[in-house]
Amino acid sequence: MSPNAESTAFRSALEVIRAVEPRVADAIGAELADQRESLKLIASENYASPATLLAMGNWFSDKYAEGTVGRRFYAGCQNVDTVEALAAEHARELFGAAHAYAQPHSGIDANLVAFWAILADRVEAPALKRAQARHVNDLTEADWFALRRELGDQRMLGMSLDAGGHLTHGFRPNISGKMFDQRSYGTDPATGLVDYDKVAEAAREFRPLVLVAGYSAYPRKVNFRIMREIADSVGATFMVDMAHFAGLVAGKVFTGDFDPVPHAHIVTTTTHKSLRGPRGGLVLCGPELADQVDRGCPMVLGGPLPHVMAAKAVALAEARRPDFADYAQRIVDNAQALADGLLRRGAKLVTGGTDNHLVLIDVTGYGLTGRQAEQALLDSGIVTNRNAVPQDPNGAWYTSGIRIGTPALTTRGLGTAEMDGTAELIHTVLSQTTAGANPDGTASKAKYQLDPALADKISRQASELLTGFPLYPNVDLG
Ligand code: DSN
Repeated sequence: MSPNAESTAFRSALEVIRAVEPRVADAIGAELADQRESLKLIASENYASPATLLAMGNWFSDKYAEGTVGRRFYAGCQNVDTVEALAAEHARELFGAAHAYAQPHSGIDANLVAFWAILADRVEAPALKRAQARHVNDLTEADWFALRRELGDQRMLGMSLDAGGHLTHGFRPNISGKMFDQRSYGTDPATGLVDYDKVAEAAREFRPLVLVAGYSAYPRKVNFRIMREIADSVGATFMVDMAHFAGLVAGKVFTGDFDPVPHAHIVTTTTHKSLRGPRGGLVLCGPELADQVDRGCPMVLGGPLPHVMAAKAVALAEARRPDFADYAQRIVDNAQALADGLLRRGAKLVTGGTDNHLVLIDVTGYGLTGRQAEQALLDSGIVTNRNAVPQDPNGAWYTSGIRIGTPALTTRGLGTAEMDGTAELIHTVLSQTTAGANPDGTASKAKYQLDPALADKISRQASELLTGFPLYPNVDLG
């Protein structure tokens, strides 16, 4: 590759776009500039490679390809077949899975594919068999009505939202909560850790069809072998949503009991978080669910995005390289250094630390809500997001936590020394911010005071921290 290939590619693309709608070209350039300047600590974000980004901007975007590889509802899908099969092959090899489905457009889509594959396998197939029908279209009106009721009457057990679970694991504001009767398991109030005996007890009482593990704000590992034993003990299908930590599984930081793939019946993920691919989803499973999973489109998914599947194939190929394992280990080393730096300075952390890519600060220790802390950090050039903590007194909107993660900064090359510097900046902002009051004198959950001069100073220090770690060093937009 020529030394200027990446600059040339992106500059040319912007020139072509600018000729049609210059404001879009400007916004794209501004986004790169903003990303380069900010200390990005959002645990679910990353920076995809230039090859991954470029694989998305092409003619695959113009192609309809409902169905799956070799079984399409449209003609002329031979090139889409190539990239979808490549993405699936890389995913199977990378994760050691029997089957991979690369079409989901996002994490929620991947979860919906998994839920409906499980429902089709566990509820619909037996109903068809009982009615001696081959297809749902062959059912009588009465049998179809009964099947629809049965599909809507199934149970799911997942991790509670304030313990770090995800909205798509059966919570009411999400479609999954309207599909399933859901109960959740929390974490031990003293340690903040998953209490497997309590999960087993909840499973025995509730008898779920689906037991879900996976999280978006739990800073520890989960023992998937034990979770599978619990699922088996009640005849539940065991599903793991590894969206947050897929990069750590791919990079072999999570192995044995902590690798979900050998233990779960079905695993879902996004491709853009610690896995560092394009924005999208993926489903992995064994042969028994493979056919149902492959019916994801048109079952619950709209037309596939072949340009994104091309980018998934590129990113998954990157994740199969030996240096990805080094990257994954550095993500965790950095998160632990960040946690240690915060603890040394007196911060209160949920579970007292981390063994994955994220750290959850309980900002009530600083007398703040999550919303106040998030905004004060943003004023200071530090991008994080507020998050509930277990038994959160401030609810899901204001929250009491700040979730920070290291996949993005690790991609830039920052290491444990810079994590200590980052901890210092975060602690300085949070300890110098005070909660504000409403006009009637009551405590506000949103207002706060932070000296603007201090916020400016921290912003400059955050930029200095990034100086030696340019983002997309080979991309010069001129
Ligand atoms: N939005 C993702 C996150 O930030 O964790 C999960 O949906």
